[in-house]
Amino acid sequence: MLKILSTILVLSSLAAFAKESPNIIIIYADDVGYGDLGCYGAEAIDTANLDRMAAGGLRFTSAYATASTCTPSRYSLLTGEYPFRNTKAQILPGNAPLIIDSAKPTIASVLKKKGYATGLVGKWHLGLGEATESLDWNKLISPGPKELGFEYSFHMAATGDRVPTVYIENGRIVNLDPNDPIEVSYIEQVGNDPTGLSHPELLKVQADEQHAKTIVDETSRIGYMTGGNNARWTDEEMPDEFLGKAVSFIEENHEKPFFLYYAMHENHVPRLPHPRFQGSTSLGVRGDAVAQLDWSVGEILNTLDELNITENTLVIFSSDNGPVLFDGYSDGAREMNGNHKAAGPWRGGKYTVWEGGTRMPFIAMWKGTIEPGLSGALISQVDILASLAALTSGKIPSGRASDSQNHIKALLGQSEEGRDHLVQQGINGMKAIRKGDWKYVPPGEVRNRIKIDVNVYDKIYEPGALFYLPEDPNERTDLSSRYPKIVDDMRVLLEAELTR
Ligand code: NG6
Ligand code: CA
Repeated sequence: MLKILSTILVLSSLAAFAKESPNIIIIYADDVGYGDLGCYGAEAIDTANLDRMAAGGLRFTSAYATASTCTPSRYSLLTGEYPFRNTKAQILPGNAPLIIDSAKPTIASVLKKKGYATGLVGKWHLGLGEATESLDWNKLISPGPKELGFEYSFHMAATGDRVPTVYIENGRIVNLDPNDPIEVSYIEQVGNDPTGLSHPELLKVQADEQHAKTIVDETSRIGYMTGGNNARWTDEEMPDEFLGKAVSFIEENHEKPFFLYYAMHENHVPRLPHPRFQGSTSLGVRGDAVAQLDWSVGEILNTLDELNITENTLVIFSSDNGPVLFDGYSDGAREMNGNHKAAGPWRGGKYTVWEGGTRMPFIAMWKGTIEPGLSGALISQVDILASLAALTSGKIPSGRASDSQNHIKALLGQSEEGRDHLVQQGINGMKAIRKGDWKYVPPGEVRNRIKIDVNVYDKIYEPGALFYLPEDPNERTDLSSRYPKIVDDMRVLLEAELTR
């Protein structure tokens, strides 16, 4: 009897430990829109694995990235701060210095202090080293993920379409031959590698002028590089490279609590899916890339099942910004889109302050703890830091992560209550605010749609535009003249957030 009792005690304290220190995986997709997943209404892409995750977890309908581009959203996710608090949190070149002060807490550093093994695999795009242009890529690259709390890292510097097109593992370029050093510049050509401008005949996909610099793997990029030929990646193999590292990290650390930030490349440009996914959808490479992403997510979930840690692991899936069809490469995404609504019912997409720019697919799964269902709670990715700190009793020094609110109850489906309001950021300093069911877009030029041309702007006049989202998800009916008081309140609230 005593033995049974003590076994029960041990088991229940283990369970309590697991509830406080679950493994945590954040799967962060790139440029994947609200409407790209089957569980959010997509019909042209089979996302069976993400749908399985949603069926076993909580699917959010009002979850947001803080911005409709990458660097700012990632900045917020990791630091718990709106990106407009840091003027450097803008889409960065591939050789930008690290924009996060290492004294700031991040999800990784907070969890590391709680004994978590912490890892980053995939896209970084938050800068590396201390100075633009002069960084020596052939030495230990620092500061970077490690200084922000990631004990292990395997990542690209910025984006798939930016040099350097190499993987960096724990601060060192992988497979770098010291006799073939790497040099990178965003100002002028270095070395004499062919560029998209000089050698368009070498390209798999034609690109706009911005993407017509150094050619790597028959694809021209933004920026110039030379050397490092052994270290250059092959685009089509990237998903397997990242997945392999993510799975190894999980396998190696599954006996202690771990945190994995798995920042996937799909479906950012250049979209060059592995041959086994080419043609798997009717949407061309953009759809195929999402199918590939879904497959990788399935492999992560299978790994958890095989290691028998699914009930002990909180998995969050989301994306950094809304969708874009044409983003520099003539890859057919626009022409083959058909009726697919990548942003779901929302207006706009990447770069915009319309809902499609920042309202994200967001799924939280923790078998046995999160009850499967749907949540309309208003939450932002900026809240993940404070919420995870609350879950794990992690410490955030006072005055830090000041925009991050603890919504762990909403995240775990124990409450429908989320934020009161949140700020949405587009490019060129554009902002908007959502409060409750209302959305306010201040006067000015607002980038419009994703489909035709990235340079289509709408002009919003004084006193700004007001939308009632439950009846007007597509933000078409401006109600500002009918509800001047709401406009005033929201304008003041936005101003207060921006200057806080
Ligand atoms: C833009 C690029 C775009 C993409 C984006 C970053 C041009 C004309 N466009 O500047 O192709 O790379 O930056 O995307 O250069 S993000 O998802 O990482 O924010
Ligand atoms: Ca992105």
